Amino acid sequence: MIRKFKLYQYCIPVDSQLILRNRFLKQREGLLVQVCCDDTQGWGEIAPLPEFSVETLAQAREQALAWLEKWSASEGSAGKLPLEHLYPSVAFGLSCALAEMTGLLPEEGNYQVAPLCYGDPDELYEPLNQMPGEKVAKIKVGMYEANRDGLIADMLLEAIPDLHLRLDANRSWTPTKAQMFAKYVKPEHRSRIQFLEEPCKTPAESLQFAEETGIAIAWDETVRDAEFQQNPPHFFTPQVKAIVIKPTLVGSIQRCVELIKQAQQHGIPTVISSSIESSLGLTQLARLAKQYTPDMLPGLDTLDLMAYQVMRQWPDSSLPLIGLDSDYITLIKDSN
Ligand code: OSB
Ligand code: MG
Repeated sequence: MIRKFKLYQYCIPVDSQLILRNRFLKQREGLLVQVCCDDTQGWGEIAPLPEFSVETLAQAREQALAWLEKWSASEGSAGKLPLEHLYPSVAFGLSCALAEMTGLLPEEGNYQVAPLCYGDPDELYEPLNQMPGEKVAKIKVGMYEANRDGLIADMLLEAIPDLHLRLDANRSWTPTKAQMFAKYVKPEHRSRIQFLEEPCKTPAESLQFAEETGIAIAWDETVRDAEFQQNPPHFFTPQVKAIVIKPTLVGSIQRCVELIKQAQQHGIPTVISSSIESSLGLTQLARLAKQYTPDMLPGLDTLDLMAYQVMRQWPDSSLPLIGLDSDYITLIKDSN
């Protein structure tokens, strides 16, 4: 058995309005890895997200290279090198490449998305009107005034009677601000908020907000907290309608599946979500969503933030597609 790999780095321009925790992201950088075993091969993407990942791209690259060197030098059952001790982005990208190579990542994906709105809610009308089946949109809240967020959510729910909303506050509100938001959402509209991700600075405050307002919540940041990992059942209460998993921030496919199953045992569905990967990583997330969370619309509407698609085409996207010969992609290591 002959094991080989190639590691590339990409750097692609990003829509200038993308703000990540008070920082503008002007370009998205990441690694593309190909693993080969005799005549089978698979690809994965390793792309730590600035402001969110614990690891930097340089750390991820060094760790990925070391793992790949060791993997390609080993044989037989010794070739089953563990991924669990690696940085989340490295574990995720390598696990995707290995899963593709071994046929464990089926082709079919869930490419339906909940249109994501960062700013002007008027931009939502057209995509929503074109949406077949259930209308679901996602709005980032917590960046401006809480009353304004509440007004916008209420207005959309009023204007589109079959709309369900996902909202994401990224832990930005104090309990008082969260209440100001809720005050503007009419009680009869609240049940069409599918969930509000992380309204408050702490999970305890978010839970209390949900109890007081009847607005369902979902965990995103909390899933990656040590407290959650120590005592998951404590966080699976009736107000919690979903957990959000961003595999690039969580780890290997296997680790993600463990979390999905754990939540499922408490009757809570998982939303597979993007960490702003390129189309290579995003299409793999859509395939994971199809395989492991078939009844839940994933949160993958981030492709259009980027100027190009990388290697794999997202269905129906009109963004130009670049390949390995592009100036935006550099070969770092070829094990041959
Ligand atoms: O706040 O959930 C977030 C993407 C990158 C970093 C953080 C977040 C996101 C998303 C992805 O919102 C889209 C989604 O989850 O629907
Ligand atoms: Mg979120």
